[in-house]
Amino acid sequence: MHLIPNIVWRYLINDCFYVCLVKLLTFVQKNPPTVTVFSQINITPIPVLYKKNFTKLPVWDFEDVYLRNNEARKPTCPKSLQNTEDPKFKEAVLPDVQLWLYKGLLNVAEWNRLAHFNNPFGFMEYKYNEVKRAVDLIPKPKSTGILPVPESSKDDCIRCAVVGSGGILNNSKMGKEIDSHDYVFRVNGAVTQGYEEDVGNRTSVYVHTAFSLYANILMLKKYGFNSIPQDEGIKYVMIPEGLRDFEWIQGLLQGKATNGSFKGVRPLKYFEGKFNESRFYVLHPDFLRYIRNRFMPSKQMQGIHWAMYRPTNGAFALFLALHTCDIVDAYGFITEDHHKYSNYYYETLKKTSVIFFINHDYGLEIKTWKKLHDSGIIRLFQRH
Ligand SMILES: *[C@@H]1O[C@H](CO)[C@@H](O)[C@H](O)[C@H]1NC(C)=O
Ligand SMILES: *[C@@H]1O[C@H](CO)[C@@H](O)[C@H](O)[C@H]1NC(C)=O
Ligand SMILES: *[C@@H]1O[C@H](CO)[C@@H](O)[C@H](O)[C@H]1NC(C)=O
Ligand SMILES: *[C@@H]1O[C@H](CO)[C@@H](O)[C@H](O)[C@H]1NC(C)=O
Ligand SMILES: CC(=O)N[C@H]1CO[C@H](CO)[C@@H](O)[C@@H]1O
Repeated sequence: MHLIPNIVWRYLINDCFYVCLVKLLTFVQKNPPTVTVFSQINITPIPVLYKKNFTKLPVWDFEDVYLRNNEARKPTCPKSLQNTEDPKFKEAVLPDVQLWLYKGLLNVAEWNRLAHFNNPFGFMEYKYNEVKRAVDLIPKPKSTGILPVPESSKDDCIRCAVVGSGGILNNSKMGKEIDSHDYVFRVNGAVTQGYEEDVGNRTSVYVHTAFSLYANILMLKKYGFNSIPQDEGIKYVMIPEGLRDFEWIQGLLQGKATNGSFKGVRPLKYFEGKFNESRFYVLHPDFLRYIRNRFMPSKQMQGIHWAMYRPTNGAFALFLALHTCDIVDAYGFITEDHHKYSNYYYETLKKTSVIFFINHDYGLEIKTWKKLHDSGIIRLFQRH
């Protein structure tokens, strides 16, 4: 929590008024508070806004304003994303954007801002108390950078691999290379057992939603996905894609069965006794909206199905890596020649084609990964 420092208030009260007010506003603008300054004012939640009342994405004048974290990591790695020479990327990126949602970050004033945006970019159509109950259980991360610079690093750089589940990894023999990174991010059905040669076996950060945990364990058993990654010290990062994720969080952090969409399910069971709150993180809706607005705005947002569109879990994981690592290599992400491969790398026997779900824009993802690769921001695994 960052409020206006006392010294600024004292200065304001003692010495001047108008001039200092301008100075104060400039200060706030340059050092955006992680929590809105006006949170003490007694206000009530705004009336609920409904997606179906909008025929395309509504754009508010605070659409492109995001919480910032003044304790964000300041990388000293010369090759860090913050030192990129790509002018467009440099202009779009906010190295101090707030990554995490946790207790203390949701009050009525914040709610009234975020209730203008559809999920997972905000809380449109939800009820304040339903979300607040869950958010207030999420512990504040001990440090803002979730991944420390490795002690063995000679250049202060954090090197990460982000592994998607694309069929391009079948018979790729990339396992050793992936595992040689300081940290390995995986998402969704992150099967490694039996596929180590192609995808490696380490997982440092596992990115998921309530649905992806629930569905992948059910559906991918036949491919050897019996449990989610359990590496020592692993960080579990949740994308709160809908209300059901907040219900899930409540069950998880209270050690109970969930109510609502996954009624009766005990989220803790997926962690097989190894769950540790201090390694559990929930992405902030502002971070997700920032990714959509600045890096992956889809034409779908202008149509009647605007509220369905969101980047894939893999896309959010890749951008999370770009904001927590210095050097990012992406494997198993969709490429132009995806028709040559199966949908997923674990489908080694029968070739399946990529299923294009309406809630994602795969054409845009293909272009985005290629562009990031061509401008040297990530290294994208491709085959020729
Ligand atoms: C991954 O494989 C290596 C080499 O076979 C092994 O030493 C290591 O323990 C494995 N790590 C995990 C997390 O399974
Ligand atoms: C679910 O509802 C029951 C009955 O109202 C309640 O006792 C339980 O605490 C709820 N579980 C969670 C995770 O909120
Ligand atoms: C949870 O993880 C933290 C940080 O890694 C550690 O300090 C703590 O001892 C762990 N708690 C349990 C119960 O394992
Ligand atoms: C996976 O790779 C192997 C070896 O190249 C190949 O025989 C197989 O057909 C591939 N599987 C699919 C589903 O593409
Ligand atoms: C202004 C307007 O059309 N409001 C409608 C939005 O959607 C809700 C829920 O369906 C309706 O009750 C409102 O009348």
